[in-house]
Amino acid sequence: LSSNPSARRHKFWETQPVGQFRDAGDASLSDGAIEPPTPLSEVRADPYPLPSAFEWFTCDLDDDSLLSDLYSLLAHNYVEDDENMFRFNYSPAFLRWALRPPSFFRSWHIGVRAKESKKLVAFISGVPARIRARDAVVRMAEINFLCVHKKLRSKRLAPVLIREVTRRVHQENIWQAAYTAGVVLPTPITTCRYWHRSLNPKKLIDVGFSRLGPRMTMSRTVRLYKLPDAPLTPGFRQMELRDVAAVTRLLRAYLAKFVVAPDFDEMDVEHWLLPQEDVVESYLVESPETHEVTDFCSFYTLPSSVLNNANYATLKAAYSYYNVSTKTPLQQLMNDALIVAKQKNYDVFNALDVMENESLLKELKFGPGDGQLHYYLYNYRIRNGIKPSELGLVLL
Ligand code: NHW
Repeated sequence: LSSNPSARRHKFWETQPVGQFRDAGDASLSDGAIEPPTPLSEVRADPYPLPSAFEWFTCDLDDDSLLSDLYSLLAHNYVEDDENMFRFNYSPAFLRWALRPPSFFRSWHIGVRAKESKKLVAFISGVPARIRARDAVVRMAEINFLCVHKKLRSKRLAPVLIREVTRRVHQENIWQAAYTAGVVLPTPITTCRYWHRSLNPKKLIDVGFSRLGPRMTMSRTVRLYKLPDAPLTPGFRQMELRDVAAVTRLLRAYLAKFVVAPDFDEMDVEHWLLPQEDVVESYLVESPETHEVTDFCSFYTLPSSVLNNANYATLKAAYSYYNVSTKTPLQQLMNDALIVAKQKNYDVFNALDVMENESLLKELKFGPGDGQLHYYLYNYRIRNGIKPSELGLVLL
């Protein structure tokens, strides 16, 4: 029973307005909201009850010491790989960026702390977004950073956090959400795979992230992954504030091709894509003749702690974010992104098989990872789901 995820019972998720496994193939169900909004006056006014030793606590991320508490909770208790060799290590600057986009709600930065010690023991967050699903642009919450301290696992705290964030999202008259997870829940709209491109193969092998290929030596491996010293495309440069309008135009035209994608305006682009050291990097191609911006690529910085290794404490990883090509072939653009990531000392460049990525991953020497990433929508049905290549959304 348990080896087939769709046969497992989900005591919590079975009560929620999400696609249920038993709905698969039911032709009477249509795309769109699963249940209608309730009148705001009927949204529960009080927070859900917590076990008596704990209290709700809204994390004000302006406050450096609260930001640092959140950082440590996640650095010690957030997502690990299946073999517990690595754990995501989102930086404080990254968390501030991820949690404070245009029109964010402070009340959606939800902590749980011990009443007595005031120690932060659990967290969940949402940020507002407009996401297009087929022809409909829907106001949604993007839910992320769900975390329960290792000592408090398996006590059904996660469903309380999820119910509470749902209540606070409803209070803003928003009824849909998007989220990703490595675990299978009812029911993914699509399932993606991470691909990894070694930039510093020696370190990746030393820390156990990758293995020497069959019949490969270390020096052949280093040669295999060697990259030019500087980007190759004429006019390739970092994005600046003055480029926001041009990048927004490029990105909107490109994302229109996908079935599910964010609906970015200039404010979103300024927030999500303007470079910030060690948080997000964006580059574009400005034609040397016409000065027109024709292509764009970006990645974000998410290091992982290396657990139990004598020589290294962290892996510096770049994650492919949004890329648009109109003149420069996508593969050449991504190759330039690899080159700048190497210049900036990243150890590995990761990308999902979303959008048009699949076509260039093998050519650029990415290898498939073992983890899967499932994408979900809350209270929104997309019958039969979509393919990763139909997805134009990257969540952090
Ligand atoms: S995915 C990263 C999630 N975080 C981690 O993996 C960190 C390490 N793990 C933990 O901290 C990105 C705990 O294991 C967590 C579960 C807290 C994950 N999503 O408390 P119990 C996100 O942040 C269900 C959703 O005993 P626990 C996205 C599980 O299936 N549900 O477990 C977050 C079961 O329900 P079921 C998850 O191990 C999206 C129940 O939780 C889940 O102590 C959230 C067990 O609870 C996951 N990743 O704590 C949904 N992992 O029905 C947002 C487990 O199967 C929905 N569960 O019995 C939208 C809300 C807004 C709507 C607005 C309209």
